[in-house]
Amino acid sequence: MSFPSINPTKTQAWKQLEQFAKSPKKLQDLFAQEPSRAAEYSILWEEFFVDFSKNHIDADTLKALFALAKEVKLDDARKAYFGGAVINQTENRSVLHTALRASKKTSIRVDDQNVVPEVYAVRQQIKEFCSRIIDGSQTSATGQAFTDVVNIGIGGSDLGPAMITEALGYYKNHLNVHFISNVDGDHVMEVLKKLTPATTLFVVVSKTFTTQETLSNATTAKKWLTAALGDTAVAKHFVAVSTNLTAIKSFGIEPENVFPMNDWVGGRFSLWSAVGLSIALAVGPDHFEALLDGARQMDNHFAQAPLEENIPVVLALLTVWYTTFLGAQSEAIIPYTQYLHQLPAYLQQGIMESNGKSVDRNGKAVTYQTGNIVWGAPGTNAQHAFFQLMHQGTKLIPAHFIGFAQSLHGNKEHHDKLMANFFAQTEALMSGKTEAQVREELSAKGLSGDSLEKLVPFKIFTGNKPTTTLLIEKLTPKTLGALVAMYEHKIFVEGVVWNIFSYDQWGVELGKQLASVILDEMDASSSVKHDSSTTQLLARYKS
Ligand code: G6Q
Repeated sequence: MSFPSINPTKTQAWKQLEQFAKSPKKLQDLFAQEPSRAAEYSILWEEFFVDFSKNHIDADTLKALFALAKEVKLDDARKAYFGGAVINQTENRSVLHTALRASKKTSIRVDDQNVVPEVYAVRQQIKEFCSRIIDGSQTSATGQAFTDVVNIGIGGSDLGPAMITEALGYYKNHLNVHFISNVDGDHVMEVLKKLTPATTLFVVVSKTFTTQETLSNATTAKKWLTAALGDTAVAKHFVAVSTNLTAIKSFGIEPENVFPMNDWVGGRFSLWSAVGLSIALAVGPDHFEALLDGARQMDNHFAQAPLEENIPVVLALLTVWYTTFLGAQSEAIIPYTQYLHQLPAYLQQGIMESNGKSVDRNGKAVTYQTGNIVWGAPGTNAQHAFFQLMHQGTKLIPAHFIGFAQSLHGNKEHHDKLMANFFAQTEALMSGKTEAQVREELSAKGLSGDSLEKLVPFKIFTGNKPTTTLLIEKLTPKTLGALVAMYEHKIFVEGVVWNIFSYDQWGVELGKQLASVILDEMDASSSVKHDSSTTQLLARYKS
């Protein structure tokens, strides 16, 4: 199973796309010329309806994008990804978050061993543990049922569990789940001040168990607990998720309270593993399993659907088109549900840590644009915040609009209003408002002459702003699992086309190294040589 490494700029399709990018067509014209455009540029899959017709593409562009995917051997790459090949070559690892939700019958081999039975053993361990905590049969040091769970982790050991727990708030049980991530001592203290030691369970999540933030927060939480309940309480109140059993032991967590994870799962793709323990505690193991089922369905879709009907492939190729050929710097993610409030932040890590790379898989600097900036916030709130720039600013911002046909609490009146906005915004971004329409509107309001003329330019909307609409039946654990997996595979496809390594994150190392040097200087009289700005700032902090 080879993982291809093809310079995309040398493909035929790349050259074609460069040509097409020179004469972009207006969306309004494309819609006028192609009566069946909406139906042709849509994919219906399970509970997902993806309408990508409001994008700057025509049949030729799309054909060239699919040809590009073929020329960079996406098919071989996909097989290597699912089959457990070492595609994270700079860390010498397989990338197997898909194995965490594979069906029991599958065999996926790492170092000549099928990893699936181990995955199911951990899932069973999660199921049994969560059931005991939820039904109160596993109690605290004082014999009480737990009421609160605190997930201590950062980055991939925090963002996924936090995002999903909030997203599945509707399906939650009585346990209150909290998240501590930042090394900012005020964060840990703000969370702890609301809690009672006797009924609080800590889940320390750290793949390496060496992360400064997580170990500092876990140590502070341990002190808070033992001050109230004594040292022996740790065994009942702390569990850990990690690959580093030695470090967990020296922290004082009992081996039976450890949920293992594997080095073939990257932090930002790990919510499907025991890293998702807080999710399973919050919504119960059955909902957690449904989340995994949804992701598996999307895996199967991505692995099997032809490129033209393959949602992650189409979305990734659109991103490549905008980022690399049309010069877009960013992509907005606008979920029309408050439950997905944290989705943009979660995807920021997934996308920007994975594809924020400037060296190709041959170790050479790339000569084209790669990973884009991802940002966003839920609609309709976002409409009252940054949509002005999307409608009338100077930037090209392709946006994903994610909405649900059904709301969870009923409340049809609200949902109709929400969804009216959802549909209206993509229509407005695409169609805009012409000068003639503005004039007509202003005259109808009684304006004329100079006062009308002065206002006209400010009231025009050029339109032609690209959006992709994901209309999903309902926000359930299953559809959420599929949605997150969809973005995971989109990241993969982009990395393959850009010929970069998506699964390392060396870019986060330098700051960590320098922070450790500076931390050593905090209490010392002597200081290391820094640039004059850093020296000045440190002197001010220490004074
Ligand atoms: C994600 C990254 C990173 C990681 C954190 C936490 O892909 O690897 O965000 O998840 O640095 O690491 P630990 O889980 O090892 O504490």
